[in-house]
Amino acid sequence: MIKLYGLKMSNYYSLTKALLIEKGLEFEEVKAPPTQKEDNLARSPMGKMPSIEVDGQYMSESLAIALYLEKLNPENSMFPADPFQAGKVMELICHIKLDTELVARRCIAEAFFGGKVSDETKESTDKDLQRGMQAVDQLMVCAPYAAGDTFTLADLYTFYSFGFISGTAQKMFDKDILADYPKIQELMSKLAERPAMQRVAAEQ
Ligand SMILES: N[C@@H](CCC(=O)N[C@@H](CS)C(=O)NCC(=O)O)C(=O)O
Repeated sequence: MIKLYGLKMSNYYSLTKALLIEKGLEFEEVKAPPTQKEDNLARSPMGKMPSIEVDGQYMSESLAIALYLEKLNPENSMFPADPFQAGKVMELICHIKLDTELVARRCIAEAFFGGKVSDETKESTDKDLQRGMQAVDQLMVCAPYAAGDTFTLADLYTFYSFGFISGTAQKMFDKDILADYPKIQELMSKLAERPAMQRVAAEQ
């Protein structure tokens, strides 16, 4: 059985758990904080969460894990059959991850862990996040799902990234970042109703 390592507070852990549920795969959750200890580094070379264990082998990075799960169980596919549309799903995921989630993450210490970030970091985060939001909004189809008419992996990245991003923007900049992006906001409400997301939230 697949073992899922990490903590339930992590958006990437939650995303991977929701994906396992969406795909109907059995898994066991193992509580493992993100540390630089040897056992954790063996599972995840940067010491981050989540990671998985399959037959004594480890894998980190949510996107790599998603590819593995897709190949393992092509049922309930997280990608459209059309090759170009499948690439568009991945394009949207890349922009969500790199240009919005990772940007907001620069302020995570102050937003959620009582730390402090410099004024320069705050300024660059605010500016870069606005640019990233425009890029993501440009690619978001939202008809009705993130990348088109079927639920895909891009919906999972949308849901678990924008929960974190909007929380960060609220705390750091006193901004409702999704207010200017009603189609993303509407999609977030729709995704929150899915049984997988409901289960992840209930078990958090
Ligand atoms: N690119 C990684 C990101 C994972 C990530 O950033 N995990 C966070 C928790 S949400 C973490 O482990 N942070 C602790 C650290 O950076 O040391 C993925 O997609 O899995």
